[in-house]
Amino acid sequence: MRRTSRIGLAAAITAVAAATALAGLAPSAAATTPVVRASLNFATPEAGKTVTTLTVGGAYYRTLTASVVTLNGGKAVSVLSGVCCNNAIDFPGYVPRGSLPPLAVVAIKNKTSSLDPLNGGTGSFTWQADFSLDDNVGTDAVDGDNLLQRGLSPQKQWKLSVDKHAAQCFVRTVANAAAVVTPVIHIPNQTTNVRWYRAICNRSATGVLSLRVYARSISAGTWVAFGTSTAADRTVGDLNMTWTTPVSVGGKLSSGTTIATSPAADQFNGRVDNVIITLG
Ligand SMILES: [Ca+2]
Ligand SMILES: [Ca+2]
Repeated sequence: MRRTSRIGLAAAITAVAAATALAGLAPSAAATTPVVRASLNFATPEAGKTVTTLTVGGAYYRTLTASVVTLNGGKAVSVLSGVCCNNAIDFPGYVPRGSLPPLAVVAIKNKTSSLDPLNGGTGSFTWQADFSLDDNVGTDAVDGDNLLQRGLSPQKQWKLSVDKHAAQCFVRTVANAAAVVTPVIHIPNQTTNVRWYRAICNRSATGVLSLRVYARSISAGTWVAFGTSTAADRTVGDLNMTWTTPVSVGGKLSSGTTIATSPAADQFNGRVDNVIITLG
């Protein structure tokens, strides 16, 4: 694992700030200008409440909706964020597959077939989330911890997961073909000073898939560069999907209203904040 530099961290912050500043602009901005296509900051409901619907941010908020899909009595709860400013979402803890685990997954969905801002296109595309992973996520070989994705294997997909504390980015641009995958960055158990991480996946304009991870230092109150990894193969082709394909946060969805449980939902066990999807 290579360590990123301070310059890298500053650049990342600048990029996020620029993208955030653009969030209010019309979606006619040039393709090379980063535009936040969708974001979730989990500001509502108030801490302690069960989350059912969420307010989508970004340039296309008018055409997107977000809600929590549940199964087996699962629920997602609003909690004070360990990162900044407002709340985060707390997903169910680990329960083995054989014991009907309570499940909850956020679905971000298009409202109309006429526009799909969730499409990743052929150029630079970035998907990221802040997360606090439970120490206990089980050891089941097929039941992982999916953080943010669109599309299910072996179909086209882009994904960020932290299965068994291993952060990785995945891209498959052709159904049933091999996925391009970044090398693992290990996410340690929580400590008194570090409980939250920020993982940023980027498919670059030239098809390079990379993962950057930052750790939130509680004592310093800042993000600290933690690690980077880059896939050996390039991703060629577009990341566009059928408009009804939801983006999911915290697990797998087979549709905008149904959790995918075969063979496992890959329920993320822990807390999530600041989901951002950026094109350009
Ligand atoms: Ca938040
Ligand atoms: Ca899990």
